[in-house]
Amino acid sequence: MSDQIDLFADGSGSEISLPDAKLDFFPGFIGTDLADRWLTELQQSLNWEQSTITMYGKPVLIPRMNAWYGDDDCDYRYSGLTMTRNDWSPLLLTIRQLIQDKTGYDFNSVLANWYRDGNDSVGWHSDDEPELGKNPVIASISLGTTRRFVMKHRRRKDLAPFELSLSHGSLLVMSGSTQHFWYHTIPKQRGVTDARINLTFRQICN
Ligand SMILES: O=C(O)CCC(=O)C(=O)O
Ligand SMILES: [Mn+2]
Repeated sequence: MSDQIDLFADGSGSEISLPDAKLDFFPGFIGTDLADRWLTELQQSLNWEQSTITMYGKPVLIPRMNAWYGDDDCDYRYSGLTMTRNDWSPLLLTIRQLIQDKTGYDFNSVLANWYRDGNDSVGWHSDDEPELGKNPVIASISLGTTRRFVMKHRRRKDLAPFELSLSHGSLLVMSGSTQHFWYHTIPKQRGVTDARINLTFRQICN
């Protein structure tokens, strides 16, 4: 099939220069046709849930759908949520292999986020849970509508926020000290009516 042909529509990437961070961005990691198919299949097949967090003593639904897949040797807490682990699906294993081949890193879990439209979001946070270890590598693939990804330095107020457009089929790899020094967010975006799925591959509990 055409998978082999359009897999790396444009395999080129670039390192983004940002103080105290290491970011590598591959805008055309996979071609549009394959990205379209993965978006549909993941929407239909993942075991989506809408987790709740406790705010001021009350349960509140997070503003997106999510699902966690991974090896079965540890639990994962994410921003105060203990997520239900699912066993890898064949498609997620295929995507993981591609990302491992591209980055040279191994990943034993993936957190999937489904932003149904511009009202869905993820607030400011760093991926710095203890089970991710020091200097975690987070490989993040985007499918669907383009959303703004904004980063701000935790301490240096002299640095302006940094912003990237995460487009259909792109791959962003955050590594080095990024999570220690920077927060990131997908803000709500008025006017966005289409969906986006993001998969963030992680290596936890080593
Ligand atoms: O959707 C994204 O690109 C980011 C998601 C994210 O930051 C996370 O799941 O930790
Ligand atoms: Mn994150």
